Amino acid sequence: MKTKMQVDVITIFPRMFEGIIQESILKRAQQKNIVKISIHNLRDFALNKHSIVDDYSYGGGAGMVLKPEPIFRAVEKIVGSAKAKRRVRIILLTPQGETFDQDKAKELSREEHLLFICGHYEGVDERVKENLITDEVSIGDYVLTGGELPAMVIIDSLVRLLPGVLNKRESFENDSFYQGLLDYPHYTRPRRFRGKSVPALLLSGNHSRIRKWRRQKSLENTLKKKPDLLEKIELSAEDQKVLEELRRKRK
Ligand code: 6GU
Repeated sequence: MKTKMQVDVITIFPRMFEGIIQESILKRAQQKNIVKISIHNLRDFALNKHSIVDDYSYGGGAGMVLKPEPIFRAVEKIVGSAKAKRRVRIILLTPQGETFDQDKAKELSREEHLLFICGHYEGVDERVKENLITDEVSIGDYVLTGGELPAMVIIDSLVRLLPGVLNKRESFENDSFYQGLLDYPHYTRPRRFRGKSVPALLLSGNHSRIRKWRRQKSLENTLKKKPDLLEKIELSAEDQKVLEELRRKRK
């Protein structure tokens, strides 16, 4: 079977990726040839014998900048001809990027070829951004030591969306966020644990009432914890009624 998605990563810390891509669902997705993940050491593309990939910032000031030549050479080796380049999303991980979210995960999961460049220090030479990069992405408003953890976070979140990666039991249709709402509460055995019982309705076998209860709880959770999500999705008349009731009770 042909591999559906190619993911390349350019990093100065290739070993950071070893555990993550060789375990769990990322491992299984690669074994099934749904995705191929290749990690490239930026230092292998340095032109000097000391494998130096950073340098001082022109104009002065503290902080080092990733040099353009090794990054251009790495990208050209991975992507090949300029014609192919048009079909590759080249994503720079930087705290200055757009904030990654589930919509971006869905968007990127539809691509055939992604190339992640892990930023470091003060960043990369601007000519890399102007000539190679198609997307600049951050995973939130806090500062990490480099783009490696963000690359892993993003790869994990999109590989699990690829068709055939998750089995039915793990399916993402019910994920928090997937349908724009937070998840409903889950319970498993035992029925009674330290005096606390599972809601009786869930044991009733009445599937339409269970579906309704879960939808209500999703709405309730979302209203309580992330009300901004409610502005972004289409709600049915029934949903609206549930929300009105919840808002009324809270007053
Ligand atoms: Cl992509 N990089 C760094 N260095 N810090 C971050 C980030 C990225 N996203 C959030 N914080």
